[in-house]
Amino acid sequence: MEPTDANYDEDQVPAYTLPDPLVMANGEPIADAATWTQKRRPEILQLFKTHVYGEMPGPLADARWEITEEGQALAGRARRRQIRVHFAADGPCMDILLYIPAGTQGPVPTFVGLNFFGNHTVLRDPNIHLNPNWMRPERKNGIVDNRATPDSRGCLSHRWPVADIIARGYALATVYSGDIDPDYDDGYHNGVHPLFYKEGQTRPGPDQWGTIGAWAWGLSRAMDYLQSDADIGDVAVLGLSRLGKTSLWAGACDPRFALVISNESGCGGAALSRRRYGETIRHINESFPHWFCDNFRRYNDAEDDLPLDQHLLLALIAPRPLYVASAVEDRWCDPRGEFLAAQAADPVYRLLGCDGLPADEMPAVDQPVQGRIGYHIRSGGHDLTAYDWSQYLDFADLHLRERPMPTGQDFPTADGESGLEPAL
Ligand code: GTR
Repeated sequence: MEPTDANYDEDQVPAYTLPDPLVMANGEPIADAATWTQKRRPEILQLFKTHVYGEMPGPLADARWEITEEGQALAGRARRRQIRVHFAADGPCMDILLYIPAGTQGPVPTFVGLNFFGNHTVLRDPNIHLNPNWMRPERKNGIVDNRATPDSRGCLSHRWPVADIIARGYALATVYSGDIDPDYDDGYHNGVHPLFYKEGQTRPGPDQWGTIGAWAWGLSRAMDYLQSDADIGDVAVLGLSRLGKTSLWAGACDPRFALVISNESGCGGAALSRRRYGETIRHINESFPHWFCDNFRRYNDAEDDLPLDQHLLLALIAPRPLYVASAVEDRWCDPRGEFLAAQAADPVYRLLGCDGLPADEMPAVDQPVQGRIGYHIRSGGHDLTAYDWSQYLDFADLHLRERPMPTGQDFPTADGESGLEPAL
């Protein structure tokens, strides 16, 4: 699957110069927080819209949601809520699956993330609606003829340790990415893009949103709902890989996300494009022509022409807590490029008066560092694992825990079997 021309040799990484986050495109230096917020940050956000992810619209006026199901889960330790969000009077809708620790009163900090194969894959809970929409074929995950079968229930529960998350006093919300826009190149006929076409329009313009933009927009629509739910407090957004690119873009565009996590987001996510290590802009645009805006193709084999690099995407999260995670065998995502991007975003955090990334060198494998920016490179390959979650929960404790832990309930400790228990 990975092309034979990918570079995995550090010596072949070309010399490059990163655009300075604290210098305007016209050369003017940024010396204080107010000028960053009023001038440089909007400039960088606009560069990403124009050249990488495309402009995205706001919510539609006729959007609405309904609670479709509620019940107890995890042997009474959680409450489950399923919400259908209608983006418009007609057209596609998305289902949010929400688990909230039982016995909590008032808002609890919450993780939200998109999933790859339907909400029913995150936990073997028979009450979760089986997703009826198109999915990428993956027989091992019980997807047959591009549709989920009951065999796919819980198939990705190792990525979503719901019991551990609940036990730590956090809620979890997830949405199937394909509810928002199916992950294939169809010229943007399905998914949410057509909801915004003007009379006669058949495709977004070259600087308008692709599928990653649509997914990020969907996360903001989930946020619209979450803000209305009295059980939900601060919201951290996370995602793996293409959905990690998405969590970063959602966090950059929507300041309501209080904490942002990139789990092995790689090219077009946290990794520096100019390094051309592992996946490159040309590779990604050729394999996934629908992910980015059409303008991004100008930078195939021309990374140095970009007026930005991915460290500036990370800088757009500042001063909110940001976690970047890599895996040592996941060379395609360029772990070092992800670390260097986090390090290059650090000066913006410092300018805004908080600590940034407390690491001068790339940390050793399985040795996380956590400041206002967190980073780890863990053992193993491309995935979202219990180890990753354990760091994110610690990081969230560090930054979102001004709120008291839920009362009236003794939370069980993590038991390693999490996510696999049938619901009551
Ligand atoms: C790969 C793609 C990566 C990453 C990954 C994933 O095929 O090249 O950029 O997004 O898919 O999403 O798992």
